[in-house]
Amino acid sequence: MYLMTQSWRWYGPADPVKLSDIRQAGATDIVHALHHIPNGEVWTVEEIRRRQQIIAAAGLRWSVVESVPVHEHIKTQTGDFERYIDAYKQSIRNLAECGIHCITYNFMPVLDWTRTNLQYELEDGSRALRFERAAFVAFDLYILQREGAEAEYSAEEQARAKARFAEMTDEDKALLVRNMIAGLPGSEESFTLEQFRAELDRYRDIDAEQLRRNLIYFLQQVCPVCDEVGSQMVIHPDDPPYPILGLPRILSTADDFRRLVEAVPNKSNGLCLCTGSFGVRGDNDCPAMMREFGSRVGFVHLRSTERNADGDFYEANHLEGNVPMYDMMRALLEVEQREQRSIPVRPDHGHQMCDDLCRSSNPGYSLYGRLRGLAELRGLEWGIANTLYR
Ligand code: DNO
Repeated sequence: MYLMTQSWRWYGPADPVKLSDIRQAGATDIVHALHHIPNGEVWTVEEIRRRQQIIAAAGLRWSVVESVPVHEHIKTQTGDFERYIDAYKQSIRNLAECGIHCITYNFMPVLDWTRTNLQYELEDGSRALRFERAAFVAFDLYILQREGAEAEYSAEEQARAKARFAEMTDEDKALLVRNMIAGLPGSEESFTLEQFRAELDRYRDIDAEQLRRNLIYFLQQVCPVCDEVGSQMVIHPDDPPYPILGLPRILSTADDFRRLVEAVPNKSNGLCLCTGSFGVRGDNDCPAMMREFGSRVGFVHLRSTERNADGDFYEANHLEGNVPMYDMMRALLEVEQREQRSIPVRPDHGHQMCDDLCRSSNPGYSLYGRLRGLAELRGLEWGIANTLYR
């Protein structure tokens, strides 16, 4: 019987969640990146090994990279992008030499994942990450004051954003700016408002089709290297899964991934199936994607969100919200038995709860919240697996 490889994202020696905590949470594998290496530079074998040893000393194994970041010049095909692609290839080779073969990346312009509120209080007193549409639109229209932004929102959305902005204190506004552009964990980039405007400007002439061409070109360069060394690139979907701030987004639906596979059929062109990101859209069927893309799914993020009609969503408990987690787990188990392999899965994000509320942790990456998530997922898997496959 093939079960998921229980993995956990660790941010490195400065992460308030310790490797010993992770081991006690029951995970066996670590999802990790060399965050101290500037975006675009080669990850050397020496640096990878050094980290690997720290992880191994705690009785864990570093098996998935999340992420080797894709330099903005590669996304826009400007400046030194060919040199950055060469560096990327070298990092893939070096990771493979160290036995690490699963590489997560994303192709979201400028920003990685985006939330407006990192401390949304739930009824039980725990705190969740939230995306509030009115606050987001208020940021775009009244703080960023992006040219032409009005045209992208309905009159009703604009009115709600206006009312929302009017009730914000200066402190609220500063916090919103920080949440939006100062870089959530793992995003590797942070900006001031001025820098951010300049970054957006670089996409002025890049529409979704151009961005898709640039992604295809990138994959055509790196996938042959992956095929040669037995590694896989797994793309993380857009979060949230639609265009924001006038920026194109090209990995928000099953069809987006289908198109990518058609263009770059290499075996190493894979998917990181993040149910929390895809699940924000009602028209994304995550269990169906698991079944359809099974052989290309190299890594899974399990998380749920609860959305409302206004376009807001918050991160729900792992077994609640809009993602059908039971069906998703069944689909995952089915693919694992079909392909006779175990797929690395991590509980993605978690509430700040219990002792998390008394200490600081990276937003979304608390200890108890994720421990609860992993425990629930493990129990769900155990129940289904024993019923269907024993
Ligand atoms: C957020 C994460 C993302 C993800 C990157 C992958 O919690 O899921 O930051 O790591 O988009 O490149």
